[in-house]
Amino acid sequence: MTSSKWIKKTSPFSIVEYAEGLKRNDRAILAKAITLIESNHPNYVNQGQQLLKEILPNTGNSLRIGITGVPGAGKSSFIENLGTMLCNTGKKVAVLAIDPSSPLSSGSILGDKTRMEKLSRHPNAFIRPSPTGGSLGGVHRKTREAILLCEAAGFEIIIVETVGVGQSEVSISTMTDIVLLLAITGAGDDLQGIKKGILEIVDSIIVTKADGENLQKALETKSEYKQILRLLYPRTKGWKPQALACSSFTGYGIKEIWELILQFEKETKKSGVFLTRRQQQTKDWLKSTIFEQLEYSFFQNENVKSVWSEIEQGVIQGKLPVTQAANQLMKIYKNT
Ligand SMILES: Nc1nc2c(ncn2[C@@H]2O[C@H](COP(=O)(O)OP(=O)(O)OP(=O)(O)O)[C@@H](O)[C@H]2O)c(=O)[nH]1
Ligand SMILES: [Mg+2]
Repeated sequence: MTSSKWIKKTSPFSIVEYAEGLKRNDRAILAKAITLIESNHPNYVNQGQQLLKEILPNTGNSLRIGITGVPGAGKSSFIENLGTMLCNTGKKVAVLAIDPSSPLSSGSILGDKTRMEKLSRHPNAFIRPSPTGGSLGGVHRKTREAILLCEAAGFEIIIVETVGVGQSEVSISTMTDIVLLLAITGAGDDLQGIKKGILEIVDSIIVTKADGENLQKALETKSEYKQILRLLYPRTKGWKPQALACSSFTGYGIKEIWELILQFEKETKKSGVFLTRRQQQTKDWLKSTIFEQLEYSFFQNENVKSVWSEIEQGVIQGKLPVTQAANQLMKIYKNT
């Protein structure tokens, strides 16, 4: 941590400069502020946290939309279409992408840039690809903090795109107000086999690519999803998940989806679910941060490290019960 190569590094702007830049919706400053909070460099981490504290009163005023779905489901194209429509009506739209399957690759970045070409050139839009580096936990923190920075910069709609593999739908659900699953046709035969768990953490399902020869099939898949959704426990109390279809090429269904999102916002705000969820998400974030820090502190502890292999061997060889081994390690950790 005290390596000399890090000592001179400081951010190009002061906290006040960042905060003022965000207030006037300066997208270049916003991009730099996100880079600041994404950094793992100790100087930057500190400055990033100071900045977050400064801008916190200006956050929370957006609608946070999570878009998930398998690779190639049409997420970026959908966001391009919906985002451009919203920007054209004067709304400010920020798009953040998380790709948990390849946090270090830049492939998706290029893909997203080209697939959101129109949107990325729109003066009301801001697009930021996947944060890189660090653990999955780190990626979540960075995305959550990037959401706050976008809000402080006046973005009213924040769309988070994530590839739906395994745990990512769950994590997007912990940082957005509404979660939409984008699904493709052809999955029809497998619908019964689809993981119930995934459907239960989404607020609606959108069947994509409903155009040309695929239109009829998309409408059929939509009906099948409708049937299944009726049987499931909804993610959001009081909200009945819908199944819709759209085409990002023809624009079919996009307006209807936006109306559905607005209806969701209106109803959940009225019932109080919107605010309660936001508060719960913040509480959970606090807790998970503590878990991460404790875990890190435990495994970095020199005394723990010095006895780890021995105790581990004892467990493997059946000489020491696991709970007892854990108790011993915890004792060593607590006494240091
Ligand atoms: N026919 C048709 N093709 C579409 C539509 N939307 C997307 N596609 C095509 O589907 C492919 C994947 O689209 P993307 O929008 O990049 O999908 P994605 O879900 O963002 O993909 P990843 O980010 O790689 O997971 C591209 O070749 C698109 O041209 C649509 O509405 N209709
Ligand atoms: Mg994409």
